Amino acid sequence: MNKGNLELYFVAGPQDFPDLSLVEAEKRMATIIASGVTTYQFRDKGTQYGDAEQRLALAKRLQQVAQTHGVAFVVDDDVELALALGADGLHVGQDDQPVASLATRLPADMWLGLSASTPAEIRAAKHPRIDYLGVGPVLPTQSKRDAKAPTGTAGLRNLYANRQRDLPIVAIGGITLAAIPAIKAAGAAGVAVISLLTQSPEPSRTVQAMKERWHADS
Ligand code: TZP
Ligand code: MG
Repeated sequence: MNKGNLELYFVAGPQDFPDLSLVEAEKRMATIIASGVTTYQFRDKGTQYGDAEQRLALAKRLQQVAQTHGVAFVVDDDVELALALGADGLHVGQDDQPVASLATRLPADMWLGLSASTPAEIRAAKHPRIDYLGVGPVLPTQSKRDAKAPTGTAGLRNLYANRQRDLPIVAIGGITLAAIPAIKAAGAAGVAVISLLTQSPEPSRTVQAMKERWHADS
């Protein structure tokens, strides 16, 4: 897995555009995917569909946009969807299918990301099939209702120090432009954002600003 692909990781689904129709939400997601991010995660809570076909078709179109722009396409939670689409990756949480059972189902080249937010979860994340960890929320977030308490950047540094096998960490939760340098300094291989991009009036400018912050010291 190319660690660089985690740098600017955009996460979204229709639920992140509560004021928009499904068609408008798709347009916004496609625009953001095409704005210079390195990875896109289709994180769809499935609340806005009439049927599964519609959901599959939406995911396929967004995957196509990602492919056109050289952006890695990751599916959140839904292993069947990731397999059906031949996604670049699958991301799962602590309460989703266990990594050991996923390991027997996923093709060898499909990345597997696991969410972790406590020292115990970080230490337990040793399965050889795991490619990266999504860690957070680092800062308070409005985008996930059942999010745990924020770790802060000091907490992120501590989690990073406890990770197994030098696994790359993507920081998520409440990430702002101003927070990016401290998150990078805490060891993260990238930042994953929802609202910073879904609520940006000009996503390509925001992506540019994120890149500048990320590379400010290099
Ligand atoms: N997991 C932990 S925090 C979070 C997820 C999916 C939401 C991140 O959204 P935002 O808007 O970037 O805080
Ligand atoms: Mg999940």
